[in-house]
Amino acid sequence: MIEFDLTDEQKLIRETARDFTDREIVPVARENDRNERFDLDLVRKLGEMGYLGPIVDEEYGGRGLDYRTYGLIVEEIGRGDSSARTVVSVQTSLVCSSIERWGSEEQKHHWLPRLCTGEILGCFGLTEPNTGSDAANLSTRAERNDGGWRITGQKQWISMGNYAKVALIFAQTDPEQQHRGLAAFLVPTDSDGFSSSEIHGKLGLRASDTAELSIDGVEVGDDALLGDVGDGFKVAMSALDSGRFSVASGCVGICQGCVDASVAYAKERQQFGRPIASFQLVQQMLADMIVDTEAARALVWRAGWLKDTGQPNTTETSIAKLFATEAAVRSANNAIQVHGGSGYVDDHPVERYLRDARVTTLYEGTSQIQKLIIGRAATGVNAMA
Ligand code: COS
Repeated sequence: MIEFDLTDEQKLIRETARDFTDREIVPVARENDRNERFDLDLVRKLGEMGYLGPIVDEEYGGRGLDYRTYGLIVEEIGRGDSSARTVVSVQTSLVCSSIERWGSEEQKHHWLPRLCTGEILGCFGLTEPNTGSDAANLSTRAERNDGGWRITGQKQWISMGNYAKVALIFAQTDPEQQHRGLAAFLVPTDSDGFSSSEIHGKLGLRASDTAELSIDGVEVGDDALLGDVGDGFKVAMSALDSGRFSVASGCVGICQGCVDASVAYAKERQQFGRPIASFQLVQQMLADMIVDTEAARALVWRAGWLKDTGQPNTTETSIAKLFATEAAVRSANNAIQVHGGSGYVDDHPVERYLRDARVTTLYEGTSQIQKLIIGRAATGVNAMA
């Protein structure tokens, strides 16, 4: 049975994350967005709070929290600013959780403590210019050389790629083996042949760093291999099981932020001699947002509970990710409608919510990919084969 009651500890952690968000994130979100500023000072504070690897075991510098509690933190940060939330999601779910699950003891002790404190950042190099949804079909190559590997390829849309000290790079070792030939490597970004460039002009997530990576004959030792040769696709998919949960949690935060801003505005804004909250059509938009928020949160909590109790959860995570991301886009759009002209400029957070929510139905698997995963689970038929 799913338990919806939060423990006292979870309530405290949520309150702390809420206060942190209101004190440290909300006041700087607009300026960071306007200036496309990746806020390293905020990253440092996120690390100090233990938000950059909270699900990692304490032995490796994390907080050993469960997924439900992690989701509460991510929701609060997502309410404040999705760019900050992206740092938490990528660092925790895509990078740290992959190293913790697939790494050797040496790799875990080498990388995790510094990642969890935010002393260094990591990035997740799966997507390529010609490989998005069809992740198994990537063209970055890893070839054996004396005592190690030589990696060559391009990666695209990589969050934190210009700041990361370690990049989790997925590469093909044997194209004939298709997804079973993939391998994951922990590549120090100061390696010879590794370079990155910034991507600008994004609709949203403007305070998030986004990079194109060029990996030109980068040489790494066998000790850079995460898991075995051939495990790469599973490393990527298990990372996305965690990453999609994190994105979904952040989108619950966007939904909640839309409700909070819109209810406050509707009670204050007067038209026709009364608050617009008194109009039925405005209440309808508020009700739609509230239902979306509550439903998204329930799906996210269910996915977290399945993870915490060790049950299969890939489909349920896709359901949560699909619903929460689409709900965030709908809610932000509704929130702008409630705010009228005021919602179209950045005095209120709602236009940023819409711009930031929009990418969440694209990255970590598009809504269409989530539907195909759900459809395959229901029918047993793989529409992607
Ligand atoms: N955890 C661990 N292993 C998994 C897994 C998971 N969640 N999901 C699948 N696998 C394993 C399977 O068990 C299978 O193993 P075997 O080779 O031993 O049979 C293997 O991976 C292949 O699984 P599957 O048949 O599901 O792979 P598909 O090629 O059908 O996967 C989708 C297709 C679309 C699901 C996958 O490519 C995908 O998620 N694409 C979207 C990529 C994405 O999100 N990109 C964004 C990157 S971050 S911005």
